[in-house]
Amino acid sequence: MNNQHAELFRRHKLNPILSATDWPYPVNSIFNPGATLLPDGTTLLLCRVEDRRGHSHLTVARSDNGMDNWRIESRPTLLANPENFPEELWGIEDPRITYVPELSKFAVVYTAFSRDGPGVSLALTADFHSFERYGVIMSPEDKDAALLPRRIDGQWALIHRPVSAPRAHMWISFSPDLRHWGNHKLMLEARRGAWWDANKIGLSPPPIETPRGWLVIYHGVRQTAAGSIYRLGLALFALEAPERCIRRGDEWIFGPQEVYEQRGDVDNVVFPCGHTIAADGDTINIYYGAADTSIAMATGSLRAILDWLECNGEEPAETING
Ligand code: BMA
Repeated sequence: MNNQHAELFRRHKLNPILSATDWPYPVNSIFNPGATLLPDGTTLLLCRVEDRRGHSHLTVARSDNGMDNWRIESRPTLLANPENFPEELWGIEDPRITYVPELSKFAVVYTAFSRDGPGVSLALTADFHSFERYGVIMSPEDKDAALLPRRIDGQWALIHRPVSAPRAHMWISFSPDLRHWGNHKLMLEARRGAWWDANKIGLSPPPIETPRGWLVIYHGVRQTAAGSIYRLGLALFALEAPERCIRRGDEWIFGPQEVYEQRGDVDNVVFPCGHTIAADGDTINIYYGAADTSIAMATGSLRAILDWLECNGEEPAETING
């Protein structure tokens, strides 16, 4: 008998791979990075950097193998710009990067921390040096957003997480031009009661297009007497109707387990905002914030993840949530 649960993601032995002590300028913490592969194979992380006022900005780190020898930019790459974008008053956080072939640009969707809470902002870039800011595309309170890499039925699609307290679910919205958003649809609901993903869920890294559907890694937030626990689960959505969930796993597949995930500025958090997929089309690296303090990496196989969902997932029914 084997009483071990399936290990879909294997932590890197050098974890945490980046932390404040690596930074070329004084900071409090480094976490929740967006990630992408550049055409030459370099891994680029757009790291959330919290300064020693508590405000966040974004800074690029590059590595040839996505694991070590990170080259970190000597100054912030993207700073809040509250003079022109007042919604960025208290910083910018948690970027998700999507390469958009139709535009030959990367879409960076990030959280703008406004006086009225977090909202979703968009910037486009070709080179991670100059950014074309679109400002807020989803007003507060909303976060955990990413753009799909292609249009669906002629419309751009954005996954995001508005809050309707006390619960928060994943929604998807559509736009003809990346500026005007509508046709809002509920995509995945937080469960209730004792579930690991009760009451509050959100997209983690951007969705991954696979032949079987859009693979979504999402986080669930369990409230306990000792605080929140952030863990990851899996769901699959129809390729041409991404609001329709085909399968959802019941169990979390990754959670705080190592000391660097369990202890930090915010205990018990694993929070990936990015992934890269290797040239084999199967190996996936997720890059995650550990306890809101450092950046760690874990590796899995898309085929194994999809097979797990096939065996362990179900099409969600109202009764499951009940
Ligand atoms: C979420 C986000 C993340 C953060 C997490 C744990 O709501 O704000 O940026 O990592 O909480 O603090």
